[in-house]
Amino acid sequence: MSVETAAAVAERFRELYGTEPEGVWAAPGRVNLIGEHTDYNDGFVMPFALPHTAVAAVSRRTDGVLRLHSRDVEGGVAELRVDALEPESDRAWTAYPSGVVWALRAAGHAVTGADVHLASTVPAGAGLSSSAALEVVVALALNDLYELGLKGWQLARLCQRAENVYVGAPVGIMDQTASACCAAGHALFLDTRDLSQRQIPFDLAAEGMRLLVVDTRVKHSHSEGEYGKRRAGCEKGAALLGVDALRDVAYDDLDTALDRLGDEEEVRRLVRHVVTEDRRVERVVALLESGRTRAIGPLLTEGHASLRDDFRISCPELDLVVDTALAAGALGARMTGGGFGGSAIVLAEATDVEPVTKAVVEAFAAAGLTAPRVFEAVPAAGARRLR
Ligand code: GAF
Repeated sequence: MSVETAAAVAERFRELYGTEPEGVWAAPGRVNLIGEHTDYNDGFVMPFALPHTAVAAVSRRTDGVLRLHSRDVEGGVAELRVDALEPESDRAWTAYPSGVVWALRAAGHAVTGADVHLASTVPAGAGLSSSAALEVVVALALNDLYELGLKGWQLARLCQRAENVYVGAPVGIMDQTASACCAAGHALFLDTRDLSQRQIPFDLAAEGMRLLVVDTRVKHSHSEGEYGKRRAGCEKGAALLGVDALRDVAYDDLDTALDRLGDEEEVRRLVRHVVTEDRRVERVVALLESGRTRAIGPLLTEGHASLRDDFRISCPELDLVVDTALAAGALGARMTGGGFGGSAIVLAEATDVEPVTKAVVEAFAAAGLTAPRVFEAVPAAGARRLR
């Protein structure tokens, strides 16, 4: 996959708008190593940034006009007025960048317009946060140009608000924070309650291992509604247990909490996933920090079983990746992201990458599925200005 160069994006901006952009910025997609569906429960997550980025060339305007163009979507330049942006009025890709402008203005920042050209190498619909990358790159550009002085975590909060309120998707804070705050060579251990963070060195190559991303190329159509249902179920669990969020249920008290939920079978399963998943994140952090990286494999696989059996958001294609990779010798594997399609991650010895990849590709062919896209993921830099 080619990486967009700042020069090419700036050149296209000049062709479209007839002037030099004031700057060019990049924001990455992410994979989540562990900590799935914990972010809207105030829990722990551990994503890292991909080398795939959304790149934006941007200039300010003072006349209230917002012009948006993407290399990756058919159609010309969309022209909007910043004072006429209305939540949930836009169902196209433009909702992500214009939602950011809306969120900045709603928070009292005097953003008076912009010309934007975007180009992204983050695969869309693969569960790798292509939308968060679009949001964060525009937020960072406007933060710099309008000298707003917002920090990465503050931009992430604004982008989440854009997505929750303007786009209308009830997502948590993980993807935007990952794109804004990740660092090359590290995974981001993030407490989603207060956004405190720790960069955990994550250099698999130095230890003879690799992490593969397997994009199943499927996205099941019910995914969006199901996300909201899981979130509502978790909130119901927290209310029944009398806590602010499921993060407040201690792992050691899990059995008691589950007993208290009585015959609320579905809520019990959701609670069990969230509480055990938070625990897995903490265990993965402890293992990485004590140099026992290989030992995280079984925790990744346990996380998948929990998402499949308790949270019920896997699908046959994701299960096929995980089962096939493990049978072919992988150290661990799990779905990553929202679920119902998208991508899985596979941790493997460097020497097993070839047989594992071959096994997965052959299993997809044997099942009559579209060939998956498999690539190695090395933790890359978070959002930044390119020029
Ligand atoms: C999606 C959401 F956008 C995140 O906030 C998170 O909840 C994730 O699914 C599941 O961990 O990527």
